[in-house]
Parts: sequence; structure tokens; C-alpha cells
Amino acid sequence: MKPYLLQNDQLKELVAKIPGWEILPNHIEREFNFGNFIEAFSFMTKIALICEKHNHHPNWGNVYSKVNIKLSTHDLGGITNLDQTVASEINEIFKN
Ligand code: H2B
Repeated sequence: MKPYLLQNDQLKELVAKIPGWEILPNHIEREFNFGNFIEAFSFMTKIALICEKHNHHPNWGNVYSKVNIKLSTHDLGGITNLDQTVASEINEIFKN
């Protein structure tokens, strides 16, 4: 998938497309809460596989049962369709 920067109208629509994610000027961000560290880390290992598949990697952090994920496309300096795709796939894993 070739990444392209999302335009203002596309960024407005993003809110509805990736529920739970905050749309900021240069990145999107969501915090996930789990019952314990093992659940949080297991979620991160699933995400790592998605990221490798898309060659697109998060800026993220984990403190015990919380996982904070920031996505942006460094190569293009903003939020792209690739960030949207990875965020959607992360939301899907979180639901299941
Ligand atoms: N991840 C993210 N989030 N943004 C990028 O621009 C990016 C990446 N670029 N992962 C990729 C790797 C690029 O640097 C390598 C060389 O393919």
C-alpha cells in the first residue's frame, strides 16, 4: 500500500472510522487498558505482527496493564492512510 497524507476532510472522517483514537495534528493516539501485564504484552505481540506486515511501526509505551500507541508516518511527516489501516486492525484485535 502506497501511503499518502490524509487531507483535512479525510481527517475529519477519521474520528468515526477508528473509534477511540484521538486525532492530533501530526499523529493519532489511543490508550488501551487491560487486566494485567500479560494481557497488555500479549496485545503488543499481536500488534507487532501487524506492523511488520505493513512495514509501519508505532511509537508506543507500556506501563503494567496500559498500552499507549501513537501512529504517524515519519517518512511523509503526518497522518496517512497507512496509519488509518494499522489503527483499524489494532481496533479489530482489541475487540476479539
Ligand atoms: N513506520 C512509521 N510509523 N512511519 C514510517 O514512515 C516508517 C515506519 N517508515 N516504518 C518505514 C519503517 C521506513 O523507515 C523503512 C525504511 O521502510
